[in-house]
Amino acid sequence: MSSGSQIAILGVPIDLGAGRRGVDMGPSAIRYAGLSRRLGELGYQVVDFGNLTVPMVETTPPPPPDSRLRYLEPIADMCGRLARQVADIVQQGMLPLILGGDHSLTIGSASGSARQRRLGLIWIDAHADFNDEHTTPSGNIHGMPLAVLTGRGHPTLTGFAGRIPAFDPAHVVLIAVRDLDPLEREALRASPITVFTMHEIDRCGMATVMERALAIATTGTEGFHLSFDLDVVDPREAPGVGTPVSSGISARESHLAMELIAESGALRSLDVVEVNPILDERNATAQLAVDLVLSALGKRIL
Ligand code: B3U
Ligand code: MN
Ligand code: MN
Repeated sequence: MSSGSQIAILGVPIDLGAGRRGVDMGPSAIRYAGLSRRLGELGYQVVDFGNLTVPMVETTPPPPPDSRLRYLEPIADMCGRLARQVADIVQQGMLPLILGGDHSLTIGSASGSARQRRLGLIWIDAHADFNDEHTTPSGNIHGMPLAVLTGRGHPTLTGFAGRIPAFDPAHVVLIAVRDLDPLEREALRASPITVFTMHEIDRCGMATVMERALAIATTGTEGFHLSFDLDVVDPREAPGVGTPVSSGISARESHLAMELIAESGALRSLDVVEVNPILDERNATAQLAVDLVLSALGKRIL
């Protein structure tokens, strides 16, 4: 993407996939932090398509207490509509920028973006989101999207790209993970997905990790989708997230990752998810989300 190109913003105010309320307000908070204006200043043409219509907890029948796929039907419906709209945006030659919302939405956004093309996937998150209905400790679908997109999960969720898996695990990279459930960890170890945990980042540095990650996501693909879960950033710098996990990457490391993504020239679509304004401090996390999007789309200090 270069300046002058068109960016399509789409909000997805969903929190049915999460265990805690609040990330449904993420799209508003990110817009309020000046997203459109700042993208415009960077030289992009911005079209804001508003929010996808999504159901809310208050008007949706509650799942049974022992459900292992909480709110499966409404989430599947939301992902189907989102995938179609994102595929449409891609057809029109615009770059989709999706604002969340809980991470279940990426089942729709990433598979919609990959519908007509072979993409890699870069997933930056404190969690692996690699559970399925058998391994989940919570039943929350926001803990499952990476598994679904690489072909493991409930059939109602896996088929949105028109092919299963939507992403070949050989082109999928998970970055900065530090909180895994026991069975999820086993599944991840058995999977061909490349994982750079916090250990690799501490040891080799973000620049090296991103160089390797970008090679995996771009070799033999037409570019990649980026899914950025704000909970990857240390809660001292990003307190307003759905599921804070201590000892995360710094805002600076996040910017470096985004700047290297921009330099690659291979970013085809992105989502920023799990911003929770209820827990935020003066919209700092939403502000950081905007700053990071700008870095991913080519903003330079000098
Ligand atoms: N792995 C846990 C917790 C979790 C995953 N993603 C988020 N939280 N945001 C689960 O419920 O699957
Ligand atoms: Mn996530
Ligand atoms: Mn997470």
